Amino acid sequence: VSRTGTGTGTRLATDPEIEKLYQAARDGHRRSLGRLLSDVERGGPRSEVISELAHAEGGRAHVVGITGSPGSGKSTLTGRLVALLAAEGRRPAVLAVDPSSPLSGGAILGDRIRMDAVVEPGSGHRDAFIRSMATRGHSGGLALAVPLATWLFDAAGYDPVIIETVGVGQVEVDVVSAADTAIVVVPPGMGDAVQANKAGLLEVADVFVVNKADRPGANDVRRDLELMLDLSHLTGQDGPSGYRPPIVMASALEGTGAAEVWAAAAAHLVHLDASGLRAVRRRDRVRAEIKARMEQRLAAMTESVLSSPLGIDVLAEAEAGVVPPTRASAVLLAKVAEIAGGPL
Ligand SMILES: Nc1nc2c(ncn2[C@@H]2O[C@H](COP(=O)(O)OP(=O)(O)OP(=O)(O)O)[C@@H](O)[C@H]2O)c(=O)[nH]1
Ligand SMILES: [Mg+2]
Repeated sequence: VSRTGTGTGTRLATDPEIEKLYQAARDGHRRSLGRLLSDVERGGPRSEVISELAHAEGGRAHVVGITGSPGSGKSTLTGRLVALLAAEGRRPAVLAVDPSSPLSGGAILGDRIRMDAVVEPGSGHRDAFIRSMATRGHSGGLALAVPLATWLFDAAGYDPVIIETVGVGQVEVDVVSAADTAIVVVPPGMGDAVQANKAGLLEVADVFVVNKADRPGANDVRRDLELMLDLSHLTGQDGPSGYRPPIVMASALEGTGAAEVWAAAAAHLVHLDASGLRAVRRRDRVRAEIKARMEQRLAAMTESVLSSPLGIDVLAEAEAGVVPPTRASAVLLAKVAEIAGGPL
């Protein structure tokens, strides 16, 4: 029976094997959760079943994005936060998104090593779950896999769900800005605050962390950030809610500042709840996820129509100058619309 009135009431996919894995994951079976996360990473029909299951139960966790330039100390800080949260009896999950750039090919292993250095398996932190996710070259994969993995962690009882991404590229910035709380890590160094500004990270930050405060120049970064925040305040860019992102000094390496970082994130969540903005963030997040899925599907259908017999004929006509590209695309789009309701 449809409860929705929009034709969305019918479940798209079922799979008894995945449902069994899902129940086990909810009961705390880590390997089952790991296998489901692999399905999420791969995408496809199995991930649709997972979406059906996890979406029904998720939506409670505090979703925290951590971003910043490569090597700024995101993973080290995340490891500290996880240790701290687990010691408080919470169940944090971490999704470390590996940028697919060949330059950072070793990042997954590096992340694991750095986080494990502070979160030792079997040392009372069994309730934490750390997972790296590769994007395999297409950024579209990330836009689909990260939201679904977040639902899954959430449904499996993890809270908070922390997503670490290098803040380069629009998709990554989108992923972080879709979180409830976006933490932007800025290390000292020539123009790092300016770099963060250029990448559009300044606007999405709810909490700034000047990490590597043990290094010279940390106070300069702090001052630069304060100045930029003053400026955005003057120009009215800080929004109607009157929230000003705090700047927290930390040395993740030495283990200082992590408690202050988490206190700032928790205070931000209180602000979101009090102002009603948490619901807005959640709505934006769901919208972004649906849009990403629609766009991905449309792009795939466009490719398949272009290489279908009709597509090949229409392309040939356009190439020969018989039909202009405007009309050719209209004809092919009509075909896309025709098959949009059916299987690809
Ligand atoms: N001096 C100092 N070094 C730090 C600090 N935090 C992290 N590092 C070092 O900086 C390097 C990068 O740390 P990561 O935590 O891997 O940084 P990241 O931002 O996760 O790096 P990517 O994921 O590769 O972008 C490592 O050698 C860390 O030991 C800090 O507070 N002070
Ligand atoms: Mg990292």
